[in-house]
Amino acid sequence: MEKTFLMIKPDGVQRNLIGPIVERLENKGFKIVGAKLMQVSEDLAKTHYGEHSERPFFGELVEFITSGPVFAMVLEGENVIKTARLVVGSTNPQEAAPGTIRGDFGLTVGKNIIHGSDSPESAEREINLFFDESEVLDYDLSNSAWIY
Ligand code: RTP
Ligand code: MG
Repeated sequence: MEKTFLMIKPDGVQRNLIGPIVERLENKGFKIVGAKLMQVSEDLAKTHYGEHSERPFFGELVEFITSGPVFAMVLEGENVIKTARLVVGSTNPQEAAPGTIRGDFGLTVGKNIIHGSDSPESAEREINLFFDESEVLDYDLSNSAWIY
């Protein structure tokens, strides 16, 4: 089954939005196979957002993502990479549709609540960056037979 990496950013954690966000992800039907509250180091932030290293907002992005704890997750489900990005919503919360996480909880592009991997390659890279193999669990949900 496909896996993706999601991370509630420091603004989401500070605003006590872990619960409401995780509730949406579970309600959608995704299965949580890894989750932890963690402090992102400067090195990890720079590696994770390496594709943006030449962009003018890179410094702010690294500063923000290391400014407080994040809630990192690995989710599993059918077509989960693409579907989770739809649930997350557009990068700029001012353009994100109501009903999406960014559309409902965010207001500025620099503090947009949550990250989601954007491709199978990113998902694999980011899961391995943030999680040890032993932290990603293989288990059955009692309802997985009829959801998936
Ligand atoms: P993310 O990687 O965090 O899930 O966000 P994304 O794919 O929707 O957007 P991406 O293009 O990868 O941008 C990464 C993060 O950089 C910040 N950003 N700021 N000031 C700006 O114009 C600007 N553009 C992007 C956002 O916080 C975005 O999530
Ligand atoms: Mg991105």
